[in-house]
Amino acid sequence: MFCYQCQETAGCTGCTISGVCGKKPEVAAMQDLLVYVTKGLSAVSTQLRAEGKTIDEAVNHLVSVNLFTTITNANFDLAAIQARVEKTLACKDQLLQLVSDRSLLPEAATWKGDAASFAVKAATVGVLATENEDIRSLRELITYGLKGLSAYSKHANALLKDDGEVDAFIQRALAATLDDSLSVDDLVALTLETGKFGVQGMALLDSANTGAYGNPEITEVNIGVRKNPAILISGHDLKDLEMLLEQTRGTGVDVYTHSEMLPAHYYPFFKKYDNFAGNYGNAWWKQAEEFASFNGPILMTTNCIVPVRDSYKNRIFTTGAAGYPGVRHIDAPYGQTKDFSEIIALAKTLPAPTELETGSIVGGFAHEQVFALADKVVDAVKSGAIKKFVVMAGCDGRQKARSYYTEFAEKMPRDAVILTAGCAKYKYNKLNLGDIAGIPRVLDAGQCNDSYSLALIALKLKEVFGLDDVNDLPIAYNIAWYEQKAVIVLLALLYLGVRNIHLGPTLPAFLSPNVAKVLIDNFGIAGIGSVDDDLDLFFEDI
Ligand code: FS2
Ligand code: SF4
Repeated sequence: MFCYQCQETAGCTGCTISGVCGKKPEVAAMQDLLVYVTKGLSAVSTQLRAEGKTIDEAVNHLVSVNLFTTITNANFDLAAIQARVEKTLACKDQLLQLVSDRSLLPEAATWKGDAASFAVKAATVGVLATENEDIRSLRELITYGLKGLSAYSKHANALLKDDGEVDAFIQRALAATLDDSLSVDDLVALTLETGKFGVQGMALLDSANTGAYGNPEITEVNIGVRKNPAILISGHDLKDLEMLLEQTRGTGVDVYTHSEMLPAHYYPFFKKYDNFAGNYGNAWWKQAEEFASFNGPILMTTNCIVPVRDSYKNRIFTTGAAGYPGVRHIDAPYGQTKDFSEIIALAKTLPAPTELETGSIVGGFAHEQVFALADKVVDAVKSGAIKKFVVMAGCDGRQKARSYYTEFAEKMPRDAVILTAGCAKYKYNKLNLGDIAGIPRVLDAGQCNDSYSLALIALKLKEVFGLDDVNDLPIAYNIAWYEQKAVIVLLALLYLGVRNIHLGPTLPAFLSPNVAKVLIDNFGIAGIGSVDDDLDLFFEDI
């Protein structure tokens, strides 16, 4: 196997024996094959669009769920991934019959195979199949961005929202990664275009979420526990949460959020559920201990799953793109209600959660809420009470080096404010960093996809202060990444013109030295240093 798509890749170069994440070589191979056949399907659908034919929404959804399935920590279930390969090949074969001109199609578009041939084929189509390291680097950078974009698109689809342009782009760009005639420059341009559609995809999800559930508002979220039996819901899918809350209403079973589901509390819609009890625990990587002490059933709606321990194996469930061998998977056809009664019945037989902590945390600073506070924020900046904002969005992770972010937050000047989104927040959202004139020093916009809100807030401030360039704002970017959704967030920020983003705790292994140089020279991308050096660097002007 060879996989280097996440920040925790072995030795900062690539997982070759088994994944640091727990992904086994046979699962890695089947994921490689799934990406390959999805690219083949995308080449066919892109050719059909070029011939003026319409592509069914079901094909778009298949492509995005396939890519989502291969995101780090989303799906470890070999049989489920193989079933996706088979479904994709069948779909592609049908579409292939409609193509008038097959002369430009790549091999992936016409390849056929059955289960017996999958392992052999998979060994020839992985990351290392592209020999030139710069072309490989750009193809993977684009593919990982598309994986992140597909995840966001899939969440919007769950709320019955689609953007055909985004889907057509995902497929066109996937097909382009098979095209040997494209140069490094062509692929750099496609990378930036991926960022453009990243913005469009995040805007789609933002409007789907806010359309269904209202605009996030300042909310205090309980981090303690009640005495009722309960279900813990993790991941990013708000539609799954809605279905679970509807079905648990009045049953005596509480629902708690975990990790990236925390921001659901900020939406007005979910406040009507009395049994929506609070947030339990921290970021994804602490789940083994936290799921054990939660005592009740756990529903994983997306990544990030870590290898499941026996202590909770019988009470964890997956849905959507998520999967784990031996773990029950609950799903429903597109647009239909999932039946969570089995989880609820199990919850009733289990004890209430063991308390981990008490108190509350505050969040809900997405774009509309911050716009409502704009006068206050602008006054604080003009008076000098707030001298700088630091965008610290992205992911949390296991590596000890990530204590950098906690220390950075603690040592920041008292007149600086953190803008955050994603599970990166758990490194500092319980520190009690105080407030500036009533504005908390950690403003949490929501999930990683709500980095879109942070971009809108920056653009709004640019307008209010009458600036021409978003980089003239007193905003620095110190972003933590782990998996491929952070890649699309990064590409989206680059597309919006944001410069000098610091990315840590390490730069991606999939950036070849030349591709890294392009990002450094053109966009000022940098890694992180020591906390003290970076504080000097970020705050040298205040
Ligand atoms: Fe955190 Fe994991 Fe949000 Fe990432 S929960 S690293 O999926 O997408 O961020
Ligand atoms: Fe390794 Fe990350 Fe790939 Fe898992 S997802 S195999 S940890 S690079």
